[in-house]
Amino acid sequence: MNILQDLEYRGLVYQTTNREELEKKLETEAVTLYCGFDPTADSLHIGSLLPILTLRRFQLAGHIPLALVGGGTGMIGDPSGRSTERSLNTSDVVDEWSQSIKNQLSRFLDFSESRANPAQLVNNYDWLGSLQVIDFLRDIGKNFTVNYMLAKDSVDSRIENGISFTEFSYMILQSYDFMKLNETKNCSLQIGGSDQWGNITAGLDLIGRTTKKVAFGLTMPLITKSDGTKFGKTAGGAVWLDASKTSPYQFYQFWINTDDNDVVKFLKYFTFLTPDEISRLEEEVQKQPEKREAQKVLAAEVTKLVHGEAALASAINITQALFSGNVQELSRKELEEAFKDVPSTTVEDVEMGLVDLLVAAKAAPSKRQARQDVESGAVTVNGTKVTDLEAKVSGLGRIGGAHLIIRRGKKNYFLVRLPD
Ligand code: 629
Repeated sequence: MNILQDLEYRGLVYQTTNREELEKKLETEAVTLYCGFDPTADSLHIGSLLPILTLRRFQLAGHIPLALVGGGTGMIGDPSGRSTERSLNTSDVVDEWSQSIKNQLSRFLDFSESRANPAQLVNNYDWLGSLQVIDFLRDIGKNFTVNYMLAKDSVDSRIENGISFTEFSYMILQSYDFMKLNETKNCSLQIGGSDQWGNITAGLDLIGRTTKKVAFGLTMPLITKSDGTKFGKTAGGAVWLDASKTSPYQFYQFWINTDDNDVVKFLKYFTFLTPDEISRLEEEVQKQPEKREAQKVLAAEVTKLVHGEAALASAINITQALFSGNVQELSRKELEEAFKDVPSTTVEDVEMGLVDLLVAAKAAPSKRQARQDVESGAVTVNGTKVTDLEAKVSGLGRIGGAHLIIRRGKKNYFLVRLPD
């Protein structure tokens, strides 16, 4: 399988320009390609992971990936796929976010000069930031008719509710990037999500009008889920690539919770497993769905890619401890990570009794219910079942120095912080 066939096998190709010619080019030379990421937050999220991993797939196939940070375009705001105008961020904020995103991108590609096709990071502020308005309107703007721009989906869909001239102009900047990279780095392919098709083809049109060199575009599908809910969103919000925003444990859990109907698709999208390995997992989903092997492999592979081996080991450790109830084996750091999303309370009075503790920790709605739960053996503290209604906080032991972990039933955890 060549790279294009591999991408097609994975369901990663939504649209391409001139597929046959692109395939020929990819088979005969090392092609320089790029994908852009605007700093619209301080971290990338899993939506950006698909194009990042696709850049990596191209690099593994011998091509040269450029990851572009939109330090310039991030000051303007892409209207593509959005129904409302964005609010502008200050240049200090955009600078800071550009830096974080640059650091994240650099983890997924190989920049070592010793290889034949090292990746590169570029920031479009480097050429957009110094553009002069007169030159811009004369040299670049003259290649676009307003009619052409109005016909683009990103603009057309906004006409009714209004779009600023700022966002309207965005496609010209992205087109200019492609032309610039085509000229200076011989970049002849731009990839992106399907929302980027309009901007990518605008760039191709600009290249066609100016340098006349051949260039291509390729988009990936929007990621959908079988239940119709939005991919990448959890109750806690977006799933970020930054470990301080979405902990490796939360990240691992997100993938573990993938539906049987989606897991094979996501294995194709987000892992580097071979078709054979994926087929085997597909069979497992059919034969023994209760084992969730495909989900475990998916979660392990993606967590390893994004957070590394050690963080994956820790995420698995936390998962197992919570499942078995053996929470006492967790380190303090793991404990904090594991219980980030769990209801937590601070209790100052170490002489408090168990029943009051359960109510304070919101592990029981009333004292009566708390007593009943204890008597029926549904309550464990720090991994040990407690049945003594008279037990006091001070007698329950501690985990990680200052915590109690209450579990009610199989899955309901509550964290109590005690005085140090
Ligand atoms: C200058 C900026 C360029 C080329 C691209 C860009 C960014 C582009 C954009 N992309 C989205 C983003 O930054 O807005 N105009 O959040 C996002 N992208 C990844 C995928 C995407 C897309 O980073 O292309 O489709 C999400 O999957 O929405 O010269």
